[in-house]
Amino acid sequence: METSSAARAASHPFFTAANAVAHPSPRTTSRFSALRQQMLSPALCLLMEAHSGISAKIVEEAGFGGIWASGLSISASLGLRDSNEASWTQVLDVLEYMSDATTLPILVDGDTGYGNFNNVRRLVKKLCERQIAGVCIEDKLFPKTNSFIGEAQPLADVDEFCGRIKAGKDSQLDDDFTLVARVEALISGRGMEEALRRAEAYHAAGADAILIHSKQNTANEIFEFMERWGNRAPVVIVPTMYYATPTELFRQAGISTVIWANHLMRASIASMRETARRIHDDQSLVEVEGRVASVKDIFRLVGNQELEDAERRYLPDKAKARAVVLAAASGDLGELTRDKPKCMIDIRGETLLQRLVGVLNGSGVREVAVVRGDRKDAVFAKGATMVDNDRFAETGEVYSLAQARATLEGETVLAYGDVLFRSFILESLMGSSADIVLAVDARSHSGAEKPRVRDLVSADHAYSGDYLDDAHAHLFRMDAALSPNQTTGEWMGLARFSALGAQWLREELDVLEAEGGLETADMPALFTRLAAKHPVRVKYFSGHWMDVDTLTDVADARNFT
Ligand code: SPV
Ligand code: MG
Repeated sequence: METSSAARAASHPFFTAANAVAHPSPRTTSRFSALRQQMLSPALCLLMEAHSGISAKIVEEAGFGGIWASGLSISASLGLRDSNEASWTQVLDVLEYMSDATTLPILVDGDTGYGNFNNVRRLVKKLCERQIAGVCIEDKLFPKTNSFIGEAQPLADVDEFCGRIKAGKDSQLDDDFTLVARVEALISGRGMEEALRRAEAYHAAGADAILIHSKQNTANEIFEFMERWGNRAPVVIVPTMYYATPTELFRQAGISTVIWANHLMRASIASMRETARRIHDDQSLVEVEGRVASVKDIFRLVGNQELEDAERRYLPDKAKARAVVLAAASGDLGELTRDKPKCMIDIRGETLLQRLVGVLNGSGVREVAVVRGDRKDAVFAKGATMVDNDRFAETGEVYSLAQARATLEGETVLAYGDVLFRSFILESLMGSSADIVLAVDARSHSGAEKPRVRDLVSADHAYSGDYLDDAHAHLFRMDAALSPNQTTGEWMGLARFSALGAQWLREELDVLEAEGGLETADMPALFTRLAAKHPVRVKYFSGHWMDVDTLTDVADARNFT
């Protein structure tokens, strides 16, 4: 990196815009050469501070070409002082998250190198292994103190520090790794002559660039240094204290790289403090909701979409299962259903329907179609698409199901919109080898006082409760009119069809339609018809579900976590 910036500017064929910024390198370039190219470019290289995986992503998203992994900010993010309280391997762990989170080159603040030449050797090797493009080491003593604390901090012996630089350069695993030597002479009050003497020594020892640090509130001593340095090597600055100096003047002075050193950490402290205070004082989230990043934004930043794509590629078919939720009927729960259907009543801050969709999604069912009818504009759920049965008033639930015919392809779950069940019940159906399987409560017929008894089940095998009884039960009939001694349970309003089962279901809907019975058929009639032609497995459970038919059910549902 031995080029004067004036010469760099003059000789660079692409250097035309007055406010040019070094561009991120194409992805084919290694991160080592990307940083080196940016620092050598006649355009000004701007490095933005980050201290974590997420802040690194935010830097990349903002359009920066490189990251400054600040020692101050990384320590602060761990709740520690900038005094080498975090061990160097703990810093390395943070860097690994940052490096994984972005494609940008990272220049890490290596403090003093964490010891003598030997510590620098190991540090540089480990940084290269993690694709960290460069390190900056400062001519102070371990353990370091932040440059803005106190006066006249002791400096390292020049020859000893040159040894650290040589050891670092000799240990790099990539020719394009960048080692920046940071001169603290101005900060510690040793004057310009000492700063220049040290810069020259560090340059001669092999440093790729010199960081000249200043804590004055103007850039005068930086510009004086630039004049006298004469561009013997690229110069890096950190204008935290002389922040008001126009960036254009840094360009004109021939500075290679500007580090915006700690502003994401400071921004997050201000924002977190304001948010925490507001929630504490209000005991509510209402005021902050619009001011904080959305949960969706978090998902986007951390790349949830990529995981969904990968799941489609790598997970077995289970992840591709779809569901149809029948929620067209109104249901009467008095005041609670005055302006919305039953599936939209609130159960502890979430609608009944949303809870159901959540359980389905949680079991790998990603595509959920909700058939709505009554007051359809009031029916919605995150993560579900809506299908309309506009003839809900004169048709039954099988007609509603037929409106979602397009969803009945491949493995399909079918659920009533007013049921709650524990996820293990759904998972047990999903794990079944049967082509059609119904979740049936073996208790419900036995005297429980329930208004809805329509979905009574008669199977060839009753639930025995016997551990050794593993015989499969199959449906004969589903009907409200079954007598107690015919009844073996109650359907919970939850069924699963394999791809073949879904095909049988579509065929049966077609037959019903051809016979003119589609409009009026109910689910018990449909299952009874299916059971006459195909095996319809009955899987017994005992409780752990509920349907919401009465106000007492609503109260119970609120305790059903
Ligand atoms: C850091 O960001 O940790 C730095 C820059 O070293 S400064 O805090 O200005 O010293
Ligand atoms: Mg630092």
